[in-house]
Amino acid sequence: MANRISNETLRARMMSAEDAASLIAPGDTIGMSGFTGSGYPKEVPQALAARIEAKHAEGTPFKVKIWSGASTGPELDGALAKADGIEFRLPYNSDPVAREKINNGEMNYFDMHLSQVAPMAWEGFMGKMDVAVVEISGITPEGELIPSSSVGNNKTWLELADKIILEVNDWQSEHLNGMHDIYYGTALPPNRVPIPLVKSDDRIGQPHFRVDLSKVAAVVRTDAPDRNAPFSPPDQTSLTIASHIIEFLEWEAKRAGLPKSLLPIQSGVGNVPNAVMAGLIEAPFENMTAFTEVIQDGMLDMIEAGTLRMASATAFSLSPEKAQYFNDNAERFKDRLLLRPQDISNNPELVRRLGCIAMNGLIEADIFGAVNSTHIMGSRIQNGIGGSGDFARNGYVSIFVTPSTAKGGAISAIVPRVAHVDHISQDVQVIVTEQGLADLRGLAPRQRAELIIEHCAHPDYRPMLRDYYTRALQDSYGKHAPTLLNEALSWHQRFVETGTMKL
Ligand code: 0RQ
Repeated sequence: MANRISNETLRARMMSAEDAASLIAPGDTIGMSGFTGSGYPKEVPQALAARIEAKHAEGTPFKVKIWSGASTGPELDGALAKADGIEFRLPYNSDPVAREKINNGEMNYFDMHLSQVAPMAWEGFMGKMDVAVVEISGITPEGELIPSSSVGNNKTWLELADKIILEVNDWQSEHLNGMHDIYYGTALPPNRVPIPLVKSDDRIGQPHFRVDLSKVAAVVRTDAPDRNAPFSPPDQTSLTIASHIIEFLEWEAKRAGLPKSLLPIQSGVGNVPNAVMAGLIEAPFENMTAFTEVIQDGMLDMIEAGTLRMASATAFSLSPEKAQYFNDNAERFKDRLLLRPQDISNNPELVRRLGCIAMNGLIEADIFGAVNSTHIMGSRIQNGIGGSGDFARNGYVSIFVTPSTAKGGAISAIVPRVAHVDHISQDVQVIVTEQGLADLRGLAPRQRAELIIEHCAHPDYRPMLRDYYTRALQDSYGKHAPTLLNEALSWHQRFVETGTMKL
């Protein structure tokens, strides 16, 4: 283990998680590593939560502000939220305890585009960063840091924080060394220059983080796994959605004369994207690349099957079995995977240049194609917008997927009007449910409505949507995007009052 910390100066700063956590003060803004449950610090946040609980028991207030890459794990967001220790959190959360606090109005949460977190932190309007707590997989003799299973905003946190606490995690594969590309050419306007990346596999930076050694206050050794979400084999709904997407991509490749390697794919996390990856293995594409946010199980399978040449992302998001498999076989993936800072993996300039095929999940879409990715019944946050906006607005084509109903059929995913908007209709080009696919490109609102109702809505809700839309065509104030203002959100209100959107 000692050779993971090859730098003498930093080896001398090793201490326990409890001692390291005692360096954090009430009110501090902490930059935590971590993205979709990988590469987050595991020991210091738990020690901090214990300290906060002890202070609360004495009647002393103690809360901190947490900035991260995206979601982390129960040892971080879960433990700190449970301790009532988070005053403010950004930019993406999927922890159930933290979600509950946010939805009860007990915790402030800034849900933002993931590509924008680092630039906004540099701009400084959110205040200064007191401490960075960053998981790494090792320290070089020169004192550079070998990143872990996610890069996220770590480069930025290391630069901005006054004080740095490092967690060196032995559980992470040593073969991660060399899989990262940390770009140091970013600057704020008016000094911003083009990012010199023109292919998914271009290396434009260096493999390690630079760090000002004088800021490193503590080095903590850990040996704990990432929070890897269990993987359930794709259900029939996911498989059907995936088959519609594959059929569309094959058709689109022919129609537009796209190469055999298609265009770089971006895919959200979950069962549907994994089913799409499985489908792509059988599809007539070869030498594909991914320019995406997270590397899921399906992408490793595609690499092994030879369909995917390489994947560029900012983090892993694997099942426990696949994470173990990766750790055992990491060397084989060395030239096939590249992890970058999230302001590069999700950068709109790059997504637009490369022409990514963006595939993301949604909570609900309306008949004109606006998408709600975040707020149930318009007010309860589920996770956050994540990187969906970075890719949806800028990709070659933006595909959104969902089962046509939720909560056992009590909710229609296709509604007259979304109760919260994350993606305006201009950023939503294809909607897919198990019922079918609606290619909305180039269509006016009324044409979109016909397609979405007939191709995507569940048969239980299709007659209700037809009835609403027919009356809207008749009675709407304007006929460009026919809407019945007093009825457009009535389906949501009915659910809140009765537990179902059905009449
Ligand atoms: O809730 O677990 O309590 O049953 O939402 O829904 O169907 O399991 O689908 O896991 O793919 O998540 C949009 C949330 C879909 C996700 C969303 C309820 C449903 C369930 C989850 P339960 P499913 P998924 C890459 C890109 C935004 C970020 C993004 C997401 C839970 O894809 O967070 O795209 N996207 N990032 O029951 C009420 C509805 C509902 C609903 C679903 N209409 N009404 N509840 N649910 N639809 C990743 C990153 O950015 C990091």
